[in-house]
Amino acid sequence: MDEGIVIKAYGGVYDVQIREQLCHCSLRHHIIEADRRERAETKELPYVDLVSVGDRVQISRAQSKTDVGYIEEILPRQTQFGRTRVNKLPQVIVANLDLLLVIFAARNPQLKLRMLDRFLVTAEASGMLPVICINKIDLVQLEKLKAQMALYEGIGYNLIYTSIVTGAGIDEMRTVMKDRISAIVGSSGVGKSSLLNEIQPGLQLRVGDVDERMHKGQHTTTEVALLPLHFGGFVADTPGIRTLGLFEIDDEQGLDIHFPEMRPYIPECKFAACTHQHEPGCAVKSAVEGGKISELRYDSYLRISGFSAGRFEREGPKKEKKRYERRHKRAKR
Ligand SMILES: Nc1nc2c(ncn2[C@@H]2O[C@H](COP(=O)(O)OP(=O)(O)O)[C@@H](O)[C@H]2O)c(=O)[nH]1
Ligand SMILES: [Mg+2]
Ligand SMILES: [Zn+2]
Repeated sequence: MDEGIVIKAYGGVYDVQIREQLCHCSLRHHIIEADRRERAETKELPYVDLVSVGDRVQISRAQSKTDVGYIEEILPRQTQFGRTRVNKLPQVIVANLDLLLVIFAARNPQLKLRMLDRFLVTAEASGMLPVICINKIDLVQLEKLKAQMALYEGIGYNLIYTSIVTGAGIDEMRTVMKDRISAIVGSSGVGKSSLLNEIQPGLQLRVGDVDERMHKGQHTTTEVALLPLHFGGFVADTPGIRTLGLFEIDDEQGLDIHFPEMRPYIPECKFAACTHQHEPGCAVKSAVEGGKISELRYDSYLRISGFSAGRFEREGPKKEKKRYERRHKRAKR
């Protein structure tokens, strides 16, 4: 048996990358049967597809051909990125994403720190390691930029400063992407395509707003592929990844834990279910007032939680409100 990664899925056939080799695999019937039995016992809803792009699998090869085989086992997932379908069946779009490359331009277009905070929360909430990449550093004074970003460095986030004009940071990008499955987010024009072509010439990723608009109505979010990197690892080619947004934030855990700098203060709040808004004895608010937590970040926290007049994703405020009410009920007891 060989272990590989599913890089593409279409109509019951899965392309499995095993080192340098690609093997076209179908699913062994016993996997389908085992899943059906398990769901019947646990009453859990089945996934739309048992195997997703990004899944690590054990395969056996056909006797006659080495590029044809069978998926014998699906290994446990580290992360899953997906959505709930209209018919309520959950669908995993990409499994095992480990790195979220959050790309901004130092200027042109302007750096948007609020948007950065959203992406960071998304990464934290879905168990992906975020790496902040600030591109086009040839257009600004690096020292000033670094001073502006010191806040994020201080929290412990990994920052890479890049330019396709000077070649700065490209090797660093390769180093963080090596042997990982990366996803890329960032607005149109920040230089995603340019950067990827520097990292690996010829890598034609469909990322960004333009591509998403072009593909609308074609179910492109399900049309996922992993592109192998020659230095090891994969990049997820997922046009709809930006629109997936914050869907995976764990309701019970709350938003606060996805702000790493808040974590040490959360247990110090007077109320266990503190939302850090207006409650007395809130250690997070004290830390903001004492300058230990940045006001900008705290403001992002408020906006994302939907309490202030933030522009939250569609279902956001309602869901957050429910959590808020539930937490308060708990606090009163
Ligand atoms: N000055 C400068 N321009 C860049 C850099 N990276 C990309 N660009 C330019 O920014 C524009 C948008 O780049 P593109 O890769 O298409 O951005 P995408 O929409 O994020 O894929 C293009 O005109 C690029 O030539 C950079 O590091 N420095
Ligand atoms: Mg592009
Ligand atoms: Zn609090």
